[in-house]
Amino acid sequence: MYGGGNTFEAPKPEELETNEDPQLLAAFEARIARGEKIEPHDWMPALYRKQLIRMIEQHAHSEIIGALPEGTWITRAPSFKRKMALMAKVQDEVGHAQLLYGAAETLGKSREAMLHDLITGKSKYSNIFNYPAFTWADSTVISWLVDAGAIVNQTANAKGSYAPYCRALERICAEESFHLKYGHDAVVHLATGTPLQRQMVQEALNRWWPPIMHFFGPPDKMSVHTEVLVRWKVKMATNDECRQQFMDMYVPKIWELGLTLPDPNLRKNAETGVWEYTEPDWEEFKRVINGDGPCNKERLAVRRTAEERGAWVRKALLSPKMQYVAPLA
Ligand code: FAQ
Repeated sequence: MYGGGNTFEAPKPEELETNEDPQLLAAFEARIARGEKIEPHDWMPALYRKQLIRMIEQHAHSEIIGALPEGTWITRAPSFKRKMALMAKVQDEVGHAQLLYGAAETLGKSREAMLHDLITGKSKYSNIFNYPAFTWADSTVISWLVDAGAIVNQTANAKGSYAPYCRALERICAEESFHLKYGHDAVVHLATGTPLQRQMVQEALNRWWPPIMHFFGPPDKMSVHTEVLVRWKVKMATNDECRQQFMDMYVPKIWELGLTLPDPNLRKNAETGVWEYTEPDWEEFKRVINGDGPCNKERLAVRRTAEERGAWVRKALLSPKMQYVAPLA
């Protein structure tokens, strides 16, 4: 069973308060309240460290696994221009994982341990990358709307409290905004193309909408970690706030293209300004994040193979003999 044993289990209150020196905890919380950034060498509660490792590590895993559904379309992209752009995007996503693993390492967990926990199924990664990209249109919907969702979440959290994570997120968001433009252009191309192209992108939207709604995490009332993460300014917006912001920014753009979304109840309440929608199937979400989605086994198998095939490269690079190799001119 993937996902470890801590799914939807609230952090124990005693972990939060009683194990920590009250004076140090108060000073730490005062720093957070003043909007100061925490650096790796600063004192921090054990739970803050643990939560950050969990969240940044899952985020890093999501980036390398996230390269896979779109990656399968590089060789089948419909033009040379699209192939070049998609290849650069996928490469960027893997680079984001590098930045994030580096940020998580500052908290004391080694990269080897994180990758081990990914490939053994102990650690989670985003639900969304456990679905197949059947057609080229699926890859364009990922590039536009999954990147859009990632930007909503990550531009908020880039203003958070843990400095190394914020620095990584700032760089990541700059690149993600190029991905979003590329994805939007590719979706517009299909939506304004032949009837078959329109049909293809509509079908992809229908497939991806429920996992995109899941992407922002469970509703706030079901979320386990939001309270403490918001309190310590790791999460700068709740799951529901991010979901609402995403719908506010992108549902009108989807409708403008004459495309529809597979939810008859989706509407913005004119009085409250809040988007109303049918709750996506949260039981499916739990199954997918715990290893039982359409592609979980395939995704982890690819990562396991990459680890095995790359072992000799890591061994060679770490070999003492490497120090005698002259640098390339
Ligand atoms: N998928 O208490 P909460 C990208 C888990 S990057 C899987 O609400 P939290 C770029 C959660 O871990 C995408 N699991 O959790 C790209 C917890 O389980 P645990 C990733 C999920 O942490 C684009 C349990 O449910 N982004 O897309 C998900 O407060 C295109 C309870 O949930 C980030 O990682 C989910 N969607 O809020 C790449 C951003 N949601 O650990 C390629 C940073 C929840 O107790 C192509 N992370 N769970 O076993 C976050 O902002 C937060 O961690 C949330 C979840 C919002 C994801």
